Amino acid sequence: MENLENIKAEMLASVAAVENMKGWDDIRVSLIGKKGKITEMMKSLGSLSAEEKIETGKKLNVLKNEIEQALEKKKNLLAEQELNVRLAQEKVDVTLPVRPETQGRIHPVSKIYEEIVAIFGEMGFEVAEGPDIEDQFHNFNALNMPANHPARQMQDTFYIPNKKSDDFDDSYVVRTHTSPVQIRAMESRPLPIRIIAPGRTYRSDYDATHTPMFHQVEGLVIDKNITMAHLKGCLYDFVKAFFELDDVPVRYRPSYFPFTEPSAEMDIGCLKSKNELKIGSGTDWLEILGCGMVHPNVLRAGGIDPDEYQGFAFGMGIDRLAMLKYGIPDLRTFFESDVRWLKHYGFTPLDFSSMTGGLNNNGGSAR
Ligand code: 2NL
Repeated sequence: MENLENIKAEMLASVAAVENMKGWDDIRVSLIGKKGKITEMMKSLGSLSAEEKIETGKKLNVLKNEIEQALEKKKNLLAEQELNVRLAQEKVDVTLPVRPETQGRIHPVSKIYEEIVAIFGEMGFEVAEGPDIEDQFHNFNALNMPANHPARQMQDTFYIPNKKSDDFDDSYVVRTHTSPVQIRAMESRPLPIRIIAPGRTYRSDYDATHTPMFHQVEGLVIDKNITMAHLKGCLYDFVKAFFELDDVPVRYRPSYFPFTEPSAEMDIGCLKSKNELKIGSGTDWLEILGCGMVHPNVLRAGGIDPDEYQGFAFGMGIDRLAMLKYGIPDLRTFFESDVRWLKHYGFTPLDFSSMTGGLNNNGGSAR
């Protein structure tokens, strides 16, 4: 057998010379494959004397290990080099302008969502977020909705079992509104509070105006001496900005929510005709949101003293507002991901929402 040191040096040199994964595999097969050099040398041990067999066998094992290690190292090096080449080749220049043939569209819900965040952001509201899966305290109890409250019933709420407890009160829910986000804000934020909580909400319901997942924005303002007048002024400014009108007739009808007292629904003036809905004037009214003064029980549940602080809150359906603003008749189509629908109702990416650009500015898009 040739000098093993020379053989090893030659083998290591051939591994080092490999330039790509294909070459690497060829070398691997030729060295340690079934018919490879080292394998052949091991097979030839049979013709040696017992003593030589032991000694040379050991050396060959050591050699094989070293070659395997060298191959492994080389493979990692090649993989890294190939990745670097790909990264360099597939680099995208994010500063390039969007090409006119761009196919993607912004979903109307995203569009309205951004508009609402922009309007309230300008008024000084911060966006708050929370988990989609909630405990019943944050979704119900803290909102003055005790265990026997009708809205907690099985047909409306998706319950999620709690593996650690057989008590139904310990089961979780997918949030039925974004109010729990505001309870969490009351628990954790310093006062005063001025937040909106936009996000996904879930209820077991399905028809032309209800989908099991839908979107809501709620707002909450808590400070000393907050009154219903603050609520009215804030929401009046909101609807004017949202519908891009200098003036909108509004009215508040008494209503009931467990978490507010008093509670109201806000309508805006409009004209409903056979095929059209004109917002901003006319003899008809359109309900657009619910609101009220935060119930003292809710303030207490959030750790706030109702004798010292008051607040107003409101809630509206983003999907419903999108249906109104863009005249989309069936809510179910929002979540069918039909590309033709998205092309028709969607917005192009550069057509973003801001208070300075004009909220309904279509930027010459397809719409
Ligand atoms: C509607 C009505 C509303 C609220 C939501 C709220 C939240 C807290 C305390 C008090 Cl933490 N209130 N939210 C208040 C009034 C109405 O939503 O029709 N939403 C679609």
